[in-house]
Amino acid sequence: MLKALIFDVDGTLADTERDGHRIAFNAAFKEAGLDWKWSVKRYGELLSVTGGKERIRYFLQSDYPDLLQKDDIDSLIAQLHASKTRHYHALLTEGKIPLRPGIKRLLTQAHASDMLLAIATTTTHSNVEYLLTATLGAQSMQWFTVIGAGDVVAEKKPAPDIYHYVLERLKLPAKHCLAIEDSGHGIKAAKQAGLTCLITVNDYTQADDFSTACAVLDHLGEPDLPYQQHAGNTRFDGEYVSLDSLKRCFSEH
Ligand code: XBP
Ligand code: MG
Repeated sequence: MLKALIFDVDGTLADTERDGHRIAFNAAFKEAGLDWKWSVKRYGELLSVTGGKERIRYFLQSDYPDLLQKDDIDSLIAQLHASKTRHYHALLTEGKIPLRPGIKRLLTQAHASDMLLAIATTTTHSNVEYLLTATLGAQSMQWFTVIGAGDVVAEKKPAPDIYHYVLERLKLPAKHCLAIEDSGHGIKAAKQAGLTCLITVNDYTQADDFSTACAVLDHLGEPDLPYQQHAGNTRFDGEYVSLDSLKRCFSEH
């Protein structure tokens, strides 16, 4: 029986990477007087590492390995990431990053029912707060029984730590929960935590390995915007994924 939906954030709730995080990283580099500029293509490559601080370090390892020898490199990375987060918050507050199709509808439906909601994400808690506040209003943070974000766990996705963190606080076994994700890292983390995983893809993740997903869709659909199913044995009735269709397909699988 399905008792909780656990949502990933970046790429799942909203397309935050190409026109959000990436722009914010470049703004932070410029503000620091650095001539680093992550193109759409290069950022897609850097997404192989989750976590913004870890991503900067990965970039330095490949492009500026000498900088990693500096005594204060950790604080430089932390400062760049804090600046990037400020720029990202500004983009969200300006309403530049909308929710993906079906997200507002499904979250609202779940909130009005006895279905528990949770978040399991690699990004920071403040980024979750700014995204939800900008798109659903500040009270929407209370819709989630658990928000597992960023550095609350030692190992980020594809490690399962953040999903274990959320399941422990939901006080639910994995078998009663569904993870909704967008990336190869995300489904690996969810499956290692024993969760069924529904995937909605985006430009950056459509070539990832989703062979263990119950279904792979382009998005959750709206009454006037039918979803397309790319893969997976689970079939949702209708043009969009509703709470009822999720419950039905979950009980069947
Ligand atoms: C995606 C990530 C995050 C973002 C950047 O998280 O890997 O690191 O790319 O956000 P999700 P930060 O698990 O939601 O898909 O700079 O705050 O890490
Ligand atoms: Mg994601």
